[in-house]
Amino acid sequence: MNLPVKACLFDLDGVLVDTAKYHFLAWRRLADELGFTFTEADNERLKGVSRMASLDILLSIGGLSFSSEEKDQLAAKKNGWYVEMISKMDESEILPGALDFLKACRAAGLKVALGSASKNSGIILANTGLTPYFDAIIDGTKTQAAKPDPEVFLLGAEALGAATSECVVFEDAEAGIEAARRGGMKSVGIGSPQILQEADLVVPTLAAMTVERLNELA
Ligand code: B16
Ligand code: MG
Repeated sequence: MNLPVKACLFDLDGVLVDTAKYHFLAWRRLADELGFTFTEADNERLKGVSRMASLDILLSIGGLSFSSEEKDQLAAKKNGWYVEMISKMDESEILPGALDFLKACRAAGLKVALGSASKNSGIILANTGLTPYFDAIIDGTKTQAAKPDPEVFLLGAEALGAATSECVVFEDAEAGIEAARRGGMKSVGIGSPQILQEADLVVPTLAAMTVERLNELA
């Protein structure tokens, strides 16, 4: 098949697995300790956002401010709880269609990379059995700038030896779609077309995605 792309770059949380629920439980526990309420609606603001930027948003909701040393301690505390939860994940937590689509991409000879803000992607991919499907893993341990900066995807393209115009990014967050656009890449939004308006194609989950549908990006 002569496809318009040669490489697929996948976001992790919200595309391959739903780790947002664990981030929420850990952030809520921190807010509880600090004495304010943190809701699921508040948690929407943290999706795709880096750990320290998430903490800043959380603290602004609580109307609190701390020194940078204290903030490091708070983020480490939250991460400890989060890691405890994701350490119990298994393959049943892979989102619908994600595994089949990863397999189909590989069978079609497409290169596959991860492009996630998370510094914990290694544990999540290992526990869900997804690690072997990736030719390259770029995550928050390898990047300086957060989405919508395209750095994470540019590093992915480079690791795969693909030109940016040959890459497609799969993302659930607006900032990730914007990062793909700034990086000169095509994008498939996973979620609602109202929210992911800038994506070249939007599907509700990867269960609706096939290698053939990549032709819609031409
Ligand atoms: P960590 P993604 C993002 O993952 C999450 O959506 C976001 O909520 C989280 O704060 C960020 O990773 C950092 O995660 O604390 O594990 O380093 O969507 O970019 O895969
Ligand atoms: Mg995401």
